[in-house]
Amino acid sequence: MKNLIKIINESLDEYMPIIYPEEIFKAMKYTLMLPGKRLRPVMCLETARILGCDIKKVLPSACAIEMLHVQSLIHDDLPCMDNDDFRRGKPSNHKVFGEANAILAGDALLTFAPQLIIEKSTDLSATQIVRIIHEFTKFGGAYGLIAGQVVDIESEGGKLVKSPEETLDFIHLNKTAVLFRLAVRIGAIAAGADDSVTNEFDVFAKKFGLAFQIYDDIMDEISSFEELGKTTGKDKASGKLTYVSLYGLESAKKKFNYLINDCYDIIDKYNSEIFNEILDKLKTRIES
Ligand code: GRG
Repeated sequence: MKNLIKIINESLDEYMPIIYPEEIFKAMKYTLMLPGKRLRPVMCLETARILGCDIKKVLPSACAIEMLHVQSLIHDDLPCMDNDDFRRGKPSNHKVFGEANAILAGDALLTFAPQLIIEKSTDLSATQIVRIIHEFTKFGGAYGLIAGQVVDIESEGGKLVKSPEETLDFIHLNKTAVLFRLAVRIGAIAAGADDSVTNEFDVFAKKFGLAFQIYDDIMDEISSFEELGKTTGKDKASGKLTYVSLYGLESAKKKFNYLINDCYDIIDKYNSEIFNEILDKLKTRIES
């Protein structure tokens, strides 16, 4: 895993130039190069690898997914959204570059990412690139990430169209699981996997995404700024709808365990050290 993270960090650094007008490229690169866990690009590369594809082929797409993720973090931290002053252990993008440049940096990352896929995926076929761009734009837009964020904001204002349980799952299938789905699906497309294999990884990523969000909610409650690199305890203080507030800490842990055990079962036949390492890390932290 460390080796993959090193490759991803070096590639992100190489792909993102600092050119005129420097302020926007600096703002884009600032949050991008802070030490995130790189889970989404790692999962993209590892899916491609276990399905028989050279990871070099999918590296531009894996980095593009991290750019999309970072864009969502920059915008999520803005005062008009979650209003967070810290991200990845450092001041949020708008705290360093101002609100206007943080909005523009997010927008620029969102458009830079597909540009990167098209320009750098020289070892993929045109059909594969079109399929990847299709999934990227669909999952990153109003059919995915934005839908999750909108319902999240609505629910904070007390507007629930569905039950709290359905609303919470809708929010996190779209806000969180969607980028893990995108990561494994792009890995599978690059490897030329058939639909049944792609769907198997998709089911894995949906379950992983929900488990990851429950983990995130539990950590917000029991962890510290030093461990997470972002403000903690905000969800509880603001009365936000979370897996912990809806089910309670113990039931949230049980739900996490069901989902993570399903993930182990789905991925078992691939003998992937990396997927097992990711699952083990989350499970161990929840059990400690
Ligand atoms: C796509 C235009 C457009 C807008 C996005 C702001 C927004 C709409 C969506 C918010 C999505 C969001 C911030 C979801 C939270 C998901 C989550 C648990 C993030 C934390 O992921 P980690 O822990 O973070 O992997 P690191 O920093 O390690 O990468």
